[in-house]
Amino acid sequence: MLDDTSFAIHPGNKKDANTEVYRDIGNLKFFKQTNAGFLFGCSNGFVVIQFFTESIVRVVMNQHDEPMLNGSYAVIEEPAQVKADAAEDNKQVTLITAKLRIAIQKSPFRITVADSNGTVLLDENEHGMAYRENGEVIAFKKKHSGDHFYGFGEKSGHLDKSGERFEMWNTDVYAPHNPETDPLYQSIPYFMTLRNGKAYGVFLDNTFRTMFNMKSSEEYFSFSAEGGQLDYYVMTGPGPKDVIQQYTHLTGKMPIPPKWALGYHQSRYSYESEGEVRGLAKNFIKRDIPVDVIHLDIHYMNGYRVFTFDKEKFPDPEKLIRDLGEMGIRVVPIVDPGIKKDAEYPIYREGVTDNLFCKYLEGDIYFGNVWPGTSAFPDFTDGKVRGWWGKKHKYYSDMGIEGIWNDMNEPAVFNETKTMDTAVMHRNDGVPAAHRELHNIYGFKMAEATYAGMKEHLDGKRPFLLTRAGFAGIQRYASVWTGDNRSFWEHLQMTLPMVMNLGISGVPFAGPDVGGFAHDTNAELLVRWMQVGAFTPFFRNHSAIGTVYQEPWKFGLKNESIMKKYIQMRYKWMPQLYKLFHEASVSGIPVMRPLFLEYPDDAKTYNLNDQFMIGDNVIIAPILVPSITDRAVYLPEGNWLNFETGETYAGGQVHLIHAELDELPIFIKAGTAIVQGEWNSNTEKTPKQITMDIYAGTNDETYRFTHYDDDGESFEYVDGSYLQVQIEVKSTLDAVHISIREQEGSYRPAYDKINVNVHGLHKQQRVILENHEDSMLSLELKSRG
Ligand code: MIG
Repeated sequence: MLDDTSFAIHPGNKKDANTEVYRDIGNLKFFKQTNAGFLFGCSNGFVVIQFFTESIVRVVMNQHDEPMLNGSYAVIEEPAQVKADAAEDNKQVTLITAKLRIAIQKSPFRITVADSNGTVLLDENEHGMAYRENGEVIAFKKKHSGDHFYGFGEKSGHLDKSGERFEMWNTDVYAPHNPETDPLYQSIPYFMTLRNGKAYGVFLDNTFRTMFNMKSSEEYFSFSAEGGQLDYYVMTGPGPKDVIQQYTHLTGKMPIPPKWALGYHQSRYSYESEGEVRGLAKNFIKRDIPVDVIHLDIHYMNGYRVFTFDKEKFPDPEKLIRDLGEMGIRVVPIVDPGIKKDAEYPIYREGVTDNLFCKYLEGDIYFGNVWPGTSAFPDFTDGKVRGWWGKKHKYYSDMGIEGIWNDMNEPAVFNETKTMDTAVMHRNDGVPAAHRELHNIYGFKMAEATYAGMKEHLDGKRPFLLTRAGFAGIQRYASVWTGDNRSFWEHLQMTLPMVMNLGISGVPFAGPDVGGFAHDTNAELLVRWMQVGAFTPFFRNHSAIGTVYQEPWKFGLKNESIMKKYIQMRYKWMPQLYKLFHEASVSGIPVMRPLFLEYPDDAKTYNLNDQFMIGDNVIIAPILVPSITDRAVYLPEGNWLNFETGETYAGGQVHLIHAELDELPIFIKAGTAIVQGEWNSNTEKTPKQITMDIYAGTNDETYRFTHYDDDGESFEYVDGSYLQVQIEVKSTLDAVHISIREQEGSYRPAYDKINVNVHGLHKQQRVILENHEDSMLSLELKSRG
C-alpha cells in the first residue's frame, strides 16, 4: 500500500541487480556430440547447443541434469539436419556451420555467437549463464554500444526498448497503462537486437515468470526465468526481417484471417440488448459507414454464464445474427474462462463431473471470483479439456457465429494477486505442473482450444479469434487487442510502438481499442484515432461502461463524415491490406512495420515512434496530439509522393506536413505501387474493380508487387484456390514499364483486369504496359499524370 507514496523511495530500498547471488555455470569439463547437438558438461551444470536451422542456434542450460529438449508449447518446428564441425584447443571449443561460428571459452564457460565472417552477434563477458538456489536461471550477455532492442511482445513505452526492464507474467491491468506499467496481458519472451543495421533475436522458451533486464548495467543485459531450464534460441538474421522469419519459423505464422475480420469492428462494454444492437446496425447502414463486426460484451449472457444468452435482453439470438448477417454484419461474442459455480448450470456440472476444472494437488477445485461470482476455470493445459471446450462452441457456431472474443484469460481473478493461486496443479497433458510454471500459457491454451473447436464447427470457413492474453506463438490461433487503454492522447501515441513491437514479436494481427477504452473520449481524439485505426491491422472501436458513447456518429455530422471517410478508406485499401496479411501468413513479416524494418541502416528510424509503414512502401504519419495541424514527417532515402495531393517529397530528410482534422498524411515511395478496391455498400464488400496506383520512379529501379486474392473466407486456398500475380514496375529515365510476370493459383475473382493509374510521371517518361497472355488479369491504363 505504501508503494504509491514517497515511502517507495526510502533510502534503504535500493534494488540493484546483484550478480553476486548467482552461481556461474563454471568451467567446461567435457563435451561430446550427440544426436541432438553438442553436450557440454561444466563444473556446475550442463549445456546443450543445438543448431536448429542454418541460422538458428539453441542453447539449453540445466543446472542438475542433461538438458531436456522436448516439451515446448511455443515451438512447433523440428530441428533441421545442420552440418556442424567442432574444433577444440586448450582454451576453447569452436562449432562451425555454413553460416555460424560458435566459440565456447572453456574456463569459465562462455559462449560467443558470431556469423561466418566472425562478426560477433551475441557474446558474454564477466558473467555468463548462471542460476540461484531458488531455481532462477539467468543468462548475462554483453551489451554493445549502439544496441537497440525491440519486440518483447506487448509492452508500453517507446519502440526502442534499450534501457528498459521487462517482466513476463500475464496480467490484467485495468489502469494505468503508462510507460512503466509492466507486465501487461501477453507474455512473449523474445526480443530483437539491432546493431549497425544488422539484427539477431533471442527467444527464451520458458513459461515461468521471466525477466529481461536491458537496464541495470552498461556492460551487460540479462534474461532470466523463475524456474525451469534456461532454454533460448538465437536467431541470427542477418537483417531484422530475417529475424522475424526465423522466430516465426519456430513459433508459427498467423493463418490468413477471413476478410471480414480485417474490416471495421464496433464494440462497447456493452451493447446490452437485441434492440440496441439492431439500432446500432441500422445506424451504420443508414449512414453508409462500413462495418463488418459488432461485438457482444458480457451483458449478452445470462448472469455471465458463458454459452448462454440472456433470454429477456436477447430473446432470439439466432434471428438477430441472421438479420445482421443480411446486412453484412457478423456478431462476435465475448467468452471468458471463468465458469459460474452453479449446480444448475450444465457447463459447470459437466466441468465438475467430468473433471475438467483446475484443481489443487489435493483434489479441490480452485475457485476464483470473476464476473459470474465464484467461478471454476477449465484446465486448458489438458487435451481432454481443450476438446470439450472446443465442442462447446457449437453453441455459438450453430447460431451463425464465426468469431469469438476471449477476455480475462490471463487468467484474471478479482483478488490481491489478480490471478489464480500459483499452487494450483495443471494436468498439462500428462505432465502435471503448477500454475506458477504454466500461468503464462493459460490464455494461449484457451485460444488453441477455441480456435480448434471453431475451425471444426465452421466446416471449411475460417474462424476469427481475438484474445487478450497469450504467449509466444499466439499468432497461430488469435489476433490480439492491447487491452484496457484510456481515451488519452498519450495512449493514442503509445498505440504505434506497441502494435509495431507486437508485429516484430510474431503477432501481425493486433490493434488497440480505437477511441480509448476507459475515460471519456472526445471528437478530435476519436477522429485522429480512427485515422490510425484505419491502418492498424486490427481495427475495433471499443469503450467501457460508464464512458461516453463513441460510435462514429456521436460527435456531430462534420466529425462523422471524417470518420466515415477513413473507415471507407480502410475498405478501399482492403486488397492492399489483404495481400499484406497474406504475406504475413507466409513469411511472418508484419503488415504494420516500424521504419527500421525497411531501412535498418538509417539510424533516424531506430526510435521513430510516431510514424509507421504499411508493407514496404507506404508511410503513415498521423497527427497524435490535440489541436495541432502540422507535424514533422521523416522520410527515408528515395522520393515519396503524398497519397492525397500527389506532391513529391525528397527522402533522407524531415518535412513539415500540414494536416487538418480531416487529413491523414500518407506517403508512397516513388517507383512502387499499391492496389485498391472500392467501397460499394455493406452487403457488397467484394470489389468488382481493382485499381493499381503506380508512383513513377526514375533511377532504373524495379519494384516487384505481388497481388494476392482468394475467396476471403474458406480454406480452399490451401488446395490452390487463390490468385497470385507478380507485377513488375520498372522505372527508368524515359519510361515506366509495368508488366505481368507470373500468375499462380486457380481462384477467379469478380474482376478480370487491373485498372492502372500512373502518378508522378516525369516529362520524358512514357508508360509501357505489358500483359501476359496466360494471365487471368490484364492491365489497363486508366490515367497518367
Ligand atoms: O474489465 O468484459 O479488456 O475489453 O470490455 C472487465 C468487460 C472485463 C476487460 C476487457 C474489456 C471488456 C471488459 N473486460
